[in-house]
Formats: sequence, C-alpha cells, structure tokens
Amino acid sequence: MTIIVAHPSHAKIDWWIEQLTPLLPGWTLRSIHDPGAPEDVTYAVVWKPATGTFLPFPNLKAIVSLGAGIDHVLADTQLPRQVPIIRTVGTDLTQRMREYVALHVLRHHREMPAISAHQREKRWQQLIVPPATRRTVGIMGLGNLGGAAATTLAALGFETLGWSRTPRELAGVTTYAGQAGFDDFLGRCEILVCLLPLTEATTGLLNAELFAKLPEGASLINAGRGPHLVEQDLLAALASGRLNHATLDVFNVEPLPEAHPFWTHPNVTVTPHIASLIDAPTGSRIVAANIARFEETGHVEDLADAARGY
Ligand code: NDP
Ligand code: OXD
Repeated sequence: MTIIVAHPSHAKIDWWIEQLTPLLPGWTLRSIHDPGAPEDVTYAVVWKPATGTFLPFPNLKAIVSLGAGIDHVLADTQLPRQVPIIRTVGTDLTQRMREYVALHVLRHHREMPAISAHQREKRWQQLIVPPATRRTVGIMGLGNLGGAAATTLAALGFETLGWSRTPRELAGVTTYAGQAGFDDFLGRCEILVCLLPLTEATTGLLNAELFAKLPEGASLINAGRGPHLVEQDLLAALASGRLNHATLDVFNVEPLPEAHPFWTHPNVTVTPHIASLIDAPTGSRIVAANIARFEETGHVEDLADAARGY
C-alpha cells in the first residue's frame, strides 16, 4: 500500500508527502527517488513526471495528476497507457478560473491597458467603450473551467459564445462545436479566451490563420497551455494591429525565460501560470479523497480519457 509522489521539485515532493500522509491513514507515502519495493506501489501522485517514471511499478492502479490537465502525464512516451489517470479538479479551481477570466476580460473590455498607458503619460483621455451587452467574448473549451468562465461572463452581461469538440448547452451562452462551427465562432470573438486542454488537435491552434479570422483588433487570453499558441504568429499579429492585446498565463517554456520578448511587450500581459492554482490544503484533500474512493469503488468522477487526450 504505497503511494509515490513525483514532481520536478524535491521540496514539493516532501511537501505533498507531508500534506497527504495524515489524510491517507494506512498508506505509505514515498518519494519517487526512494520508492521502496516497486511491487507495493499502487498509486502515483504526479506533476510533470519524467519519461519512464512509471515503468518500475507493475501494480499501479491509477496515476493522479496534480492538476486539471493531463498533458504533462501523456508526454511520457513510456507511459503504461492502460493505467487510469485521475484529474485534480474541484470548485476551488473553478472559482479561481472564473475570477481570472472575468478580471482579464473586463480589463480588455474596459481598455485598461490603454488607460494605464495614458496614466503613465499623465494624459486625461476619456475612452468610451460599449457596454458588455454589446461586446462579444468567446471561450474555447467548455469543460469544467471553460463552462464556468462562460456562464460567469454571461452573468456579467457579455454576449458570450463557447466552442467545444462535441455540442454543449449552457444557459446564456451561444455554443458552437467542432470544425463546422469554428469559423462562425471566431468571426464574432472580440475577446477570445483559450481554456482548451493540450492535445494533438489543439497544439498550435492559436496561430496566424486563426488570428486572421477574428475581428480586427481582437484581444486574446490564453490560460490553457503554452503550446496552444504559436508565439511568433502572436508577435506578428500584435505588430500589424490584427490583434490589440494578449494576456498570457501559460508558455512553451515555464518559467518564461528572462530574455523572452513577451516580458516587455507593451501589448502583452504576462501572468506566471497562476490563473487557477488550487490551494494546497484543498488540493491535498481532493487528491486523498480521490485515491480513497478509487481504491474502494474503482471509479471517480474526475477520470481523464487518455485516448481522447483530456
Ligand atoms: P475539461 O476536460 O473539463 O474540458 C475541456 C474542454 O475542451 C471540453 O469542453 C472539450 O470539448 C474541449 N475540447 C477538447 N478538445 C477540443 C477540440 N479539439 N476542439 C474543441 N474543443 C475541444 O478541462 P478543464 O476545463 O478542466 O481544463 C481545461 C484546461 O485548462 C486544462 O487541460 C489545462 O490545460 C488548463 N488549466 C490551466 C490552468 C491555469 O492555471 N492556467 C489551471 C487548470 C487547468 P467536449 O466538451 O466536447 O469534450
Ligand atoms: C492544471 C494547471 O492543469 O495548474 O491544473 O495548469
């Protein structure tokens, strides 16, 4: 009855072991760097596991992703594909993402980047923007996070659109699905929010071709994953005025390297992958409850579909 914890940071491994141990009586929590007898290991709790992490453990019942995304687990080319993957999600994560999306959509909508620039120039310029009811915002991805963000924006009065892989219905949100609805959706999005999972189909989706389909001067918010975005295409779209501003929370390389042009670009807002970081005590309670439930019933609500990629 051993649970191993794998994380790029040794300090984080110790921390998770300390948090989870009292919540999982009867279990032994160990570091991936000192796993004990491999055949005793039945669960792995992981963030960005190294390639081959799971190979030594023949009796793994489930892998727990310390996050909503499972792309960091699927990136392991030696992953035992038959082992179920449990996502860590919950109302805490959803609430934080609602706040992040509302904050940045309102900021774009009310032209705060321009108003802040005016303040630096001591310039009194009254920009008049339309009310939210005449501003159209589109959310790519209508899952746990995208769905919650969309209904929050609709409640604020925005004309809210959503796009997903399969058809979804959400109160107050006009929804589109799949390739068939994509261009119509994009053509209306003055502010586009990406909350997609990273899969083969969504990698590089935020590119020049997509930007060309948005209304001139649209803004982008990417809180999905860095590789959704083709960075050079964004820089070109900002330079030409095709896009007005981008708020980016996730990047190809994290932490964002010091020399990266996004840090100092006047039309880019950088946040350090904090759109929705689950708080530690809540996260450990969710992980522990999911392991206990899976052990008892062989099922949990937050099972990912590895074949689908999310
Ligand atoms: P879910 O799995 O609940 O939802 C994913 C949504 O994306 C679904 O609506 C799905 O469609 C849609 N989707 C998937 N593939 C496609 C596609 N090819 N075309 C159109 N739509 C697609 O995920 P969550 O909402 O929980 O999380 C989304 C992502 O947010 C995570 O994978 C992670 O990358 C990111 N994230 C970022 C955080 C941050 O702090 N920046 C924090 C947490 C997560 P359908 O409904 O048809 O299945
Ligand atoms: C997640 C994340 O996937 O924090 O939960 O990005």
